[in-house]
Amino acid sequence: MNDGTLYEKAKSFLECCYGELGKSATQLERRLEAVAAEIRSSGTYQHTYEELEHGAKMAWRNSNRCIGRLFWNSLNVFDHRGLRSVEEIRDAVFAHIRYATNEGRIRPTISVFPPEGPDSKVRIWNHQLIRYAGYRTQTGECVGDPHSIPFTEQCVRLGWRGEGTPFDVLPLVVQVGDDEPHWFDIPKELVLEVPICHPEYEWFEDLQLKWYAVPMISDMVLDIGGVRYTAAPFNGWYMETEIGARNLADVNRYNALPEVGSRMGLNTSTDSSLWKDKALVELNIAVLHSFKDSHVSIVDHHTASKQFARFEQHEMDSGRALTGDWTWLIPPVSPATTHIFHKQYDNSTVNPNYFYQERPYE
Ligand code: HEM
Ligand code: NRG
Repeated sequence: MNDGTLYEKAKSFLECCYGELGKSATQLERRLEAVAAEIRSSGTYQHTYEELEHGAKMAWRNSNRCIGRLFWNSLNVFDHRGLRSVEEIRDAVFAHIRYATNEGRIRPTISVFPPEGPDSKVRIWNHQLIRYAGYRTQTGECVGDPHSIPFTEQCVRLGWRGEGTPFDVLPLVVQVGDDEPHWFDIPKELVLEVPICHPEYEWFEDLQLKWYAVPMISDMVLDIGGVRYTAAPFNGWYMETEIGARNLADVNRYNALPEVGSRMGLNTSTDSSLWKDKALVELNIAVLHSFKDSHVSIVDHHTASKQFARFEQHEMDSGRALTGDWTWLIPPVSPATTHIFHKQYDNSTVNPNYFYQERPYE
């Protein structure tokens, strides 16, 4: 075996996968022989659709930082391994956005593009398929999402121009091989957004805050049994704290707490009034209320924690060891009100999984 490590990875994936799919020992044996031969002759191996689908689900199940894993088995998996051109990939990504958004009834979905090979690589440069641009102004301030500044600069370098509002949707940037990446504006009709208002504070809408409906991570690599899918955007729905306690609240993001606090009439001149805490809770209430009002799927952190407890029980019942990253699983609002805070989790990495990968720029 000239690539023992790849075969070893394939073997442990296939043993686990075929066991879970209820395949016979003979089916596993035959498949392992075929994979060994394929690796000997070509240096790699191709997953069947079944292996790809179940592997992507296992990778979600193994994502230690994800609180949403109860639903791992209902992931929708689109096989786009046959696509070669940036235009075909663009169209498949647009189809993903449309399918996943589903007019607000969000469907957990992954689109899998060709895996990394010795002389080929597909990359989506975006961190998420839909994300707001960030611009550094003359005076050193920032318009839009500061997190997006480096990527926005790349888009501008490639010839894209944003309008300069705080919520410009960035273009889709796709690269195949060593060619220059291509950018494409995302059609407006594909981008579902939620204006943020509050169930009691009528002035809240004056803040003109909004967020997009669907988080679609597009910069991670899906590794299934040693095969690396470097372009495999996936999505579920938001937990409200991601938007209300981080994206809109962090000082180095949209930094909305001072405005919310002062509109609430709080004493923002001293930390000890706990004005940030009060403003944070109302901002999270507003996010939940607005998504519900717009009929867009969202989960609050208490419900998500209870769903995660069911996931823990289900994994136990299935005889699988649970892994998790406590530092990411606890919600950033009232963490100690959830059971997660009061437990320990084993943060070992299990394959298949989603991993960070090198940025294609910088
Ligand atoms: C992380 C919730 C679906 C894979 C997270 C985080 C939350 C979350 C709250 C932490 C994010 C942060 O603090 O920035 C959910 C919910 C889902 C869902 C409510 C609804 C169905 C999915 C799906 C996948 C996935 C479908 C993959 C197929 C991940 C991964 C991370 C993560 C890989 C870690 C991201 C990183 O390290 O930056 N999820 N998730 N999740 N989730 Fe989920
Ligand atoms: N915190 C990020 C998104 C990270 C992933 N969260 C999910 N994933 N809910 C943000 O944009 O706020 N998902 O696949 O649903």
